[in-house]
Amino acid sequence: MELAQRILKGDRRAVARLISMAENFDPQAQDAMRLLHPHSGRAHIVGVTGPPGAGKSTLIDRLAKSYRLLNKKVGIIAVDPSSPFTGGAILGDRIRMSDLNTDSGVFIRSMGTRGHLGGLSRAVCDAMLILDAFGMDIIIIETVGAGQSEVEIASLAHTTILVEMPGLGDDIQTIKAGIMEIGDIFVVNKADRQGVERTEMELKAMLDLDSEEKAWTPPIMRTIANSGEGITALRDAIDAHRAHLVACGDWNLVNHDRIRAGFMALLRNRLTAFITENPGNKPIFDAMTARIVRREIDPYTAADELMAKLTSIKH
Ligand SMILES: Nc1nc2c(ncn2[C@@H]2O[C@H](COP(=O)(O)OP(=O)(O)OP(=O)(O)O)[C@@H](O)[C@H]2O)c(=O)[nH]1
Ligand SMILES: [Mg+2]
Repeated sequence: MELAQRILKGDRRAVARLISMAENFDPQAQDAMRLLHPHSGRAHIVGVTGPPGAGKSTLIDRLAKSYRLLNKKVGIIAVDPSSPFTGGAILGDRIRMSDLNTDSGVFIRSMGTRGHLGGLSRAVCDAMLILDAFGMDIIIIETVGAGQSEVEIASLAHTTILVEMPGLGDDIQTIKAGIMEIGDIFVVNKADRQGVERTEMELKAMLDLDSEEKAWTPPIMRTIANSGEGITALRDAIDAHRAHLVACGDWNLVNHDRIRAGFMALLRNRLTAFITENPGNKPIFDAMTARIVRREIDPYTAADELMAKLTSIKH
């Protein structure tokens, strides 16, 4: 049976296989992706990001269990952009080791860059689509840190949760102004530790800086992930955010933006490959690179010249 058919019939191994194929740029993945696409578009995509060790994985593990109590199916993607060697294996371990792994209503996957710089968003996008078509109601994506890739991956989610923890320093270094904007829900995890109020106040102060009138006020929630405290409230907040998006019509808008971000990630990949690998263009690209190395031309002028050459090709 076709891979796509097997996935639609609930075959987990087929899901794992297709995600690997997509991750490795296997051209054969495209046929399956095309067949699955019409079956996607149902899942609520939730991004969870924050500094290393904030308790994101523990939180996701608890959240997933909480959704399972409601009989919702949960897909989990743990992304580790900084680790091309492990393929994100370490990041996902805490979830993978949990008893969720034996639950047929849960699918857990780790993803790393695997050396494909810039291809991560596209691969995550494909994995989301696959899990969506597989029938997962909620898809949770874990990313660590506060860099460009988190912001990019957050743009693939409907709801983004920023996780903080008390006592990380004098102020919230880890969540920078640029990344605050992407948060729909803020969580102060490890609320069993000292300094929760302070972290909450700092978050609130940073949120208040943004004077723009918004239809959704991001809540700041407390959790103790390893004991499960605050998880139901967090789940309710996630559901409330979805309901809000649907009610005000932003669900379609967010979907448009998500799909656009995913499409752009794919195009960026294709375009880069077209310029650097396509047999017609590769020699031009290589020659240009050599000229930059010899200091005959600077990279900016080279990029201009290359673009001019490529766009003048008649189709
Ligand atoms: N005291 C306390 N410890 C917690 C809490 N939540 C998680 N931890 C612990 O914090 C450590 C890190 O938890 P993880 O869930 O792996 O954190 P993470 O944010 O996923 O970490 P990375 O993926 O490595 O960035 C583990 O030892 C957890 O048991 C909490 O609410 N309170
Ligand atoms: Mg983790």
